[in-house]
Amino acid sequence: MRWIKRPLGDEHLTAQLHHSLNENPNKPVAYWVSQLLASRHVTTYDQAKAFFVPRLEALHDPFLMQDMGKAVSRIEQALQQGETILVYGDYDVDGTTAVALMYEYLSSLGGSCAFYIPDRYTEGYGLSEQGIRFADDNGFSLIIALDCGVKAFDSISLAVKLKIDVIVCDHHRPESQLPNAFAVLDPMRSDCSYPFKGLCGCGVGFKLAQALEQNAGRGLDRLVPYLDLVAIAIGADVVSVAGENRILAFHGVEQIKQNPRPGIKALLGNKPVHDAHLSDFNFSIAPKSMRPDASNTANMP
Ligand SMILES: [Mn+2]
Repeated sequence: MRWIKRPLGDEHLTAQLHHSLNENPNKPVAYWVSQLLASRHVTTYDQAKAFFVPRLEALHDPFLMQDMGKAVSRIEQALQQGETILVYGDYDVDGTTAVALMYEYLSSLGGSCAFYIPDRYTEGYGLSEQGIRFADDNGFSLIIALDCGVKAFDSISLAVKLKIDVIVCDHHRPESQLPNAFAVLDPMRSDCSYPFKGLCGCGVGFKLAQALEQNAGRGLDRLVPYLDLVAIAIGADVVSVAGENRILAFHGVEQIKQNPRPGIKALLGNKPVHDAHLSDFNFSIAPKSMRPDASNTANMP
């Protein structure tokens, strides 16, 4: 391992931050704390507060994401009309946690869902033609693709031909063209003004669930239990633990400490859950959650 020293932040901003953090003389803050914060681009009192106390209320409005309105109305229509929805995801940890989140969430709304994870070796990464054929053979009229899809031109064209709508929830950088999907949620789209670009695939799925809740006039309460999955994906996909990801990861770790799913408890082994850290997810949960075997996984509603 090679340690790389992070450069200190701007001296003037550091001094200013240090001054504002020490306005309450009862709780003095050491200068090195201000230096560490400034080196992480945390240079105001409010930014420091958000860094130490990540609040769910500070999450961005999911409707700032391009195509979110379209995606929400299509899913609401599917739920109302009792359409069967195929939740499709990549086989890595980000993909499988995203599928678990979306499948459980839509099922909790009474949705008739199934999930599909492609075979790593015969189908490979992404939205496969085989997956689209599976959807067609089994009467699915809507596919939600998570952590993949933004470059799946051929598979999505096939879905369109078979009259299956596809909603893409991806975080990979698109090519100059987008696939012909019903909706493409991806903060990396050049025309997407969503303020945080560092979400993982499971995070984009979470934003879709947040939008559905918001549209139904509800807050975040029903979504908090899924934050464990988002936190595991943030760790495993090695996205930056800054901005919105810091809020999601913080509350996800809390969720695991306070109310762990039996599966997560088992994967943590002998480690007491209240001691769990984000790093445990990478070295303990994530490697065991990935499916190395060569078979696709699908279930039926
Ligand atoms: Mn990913």
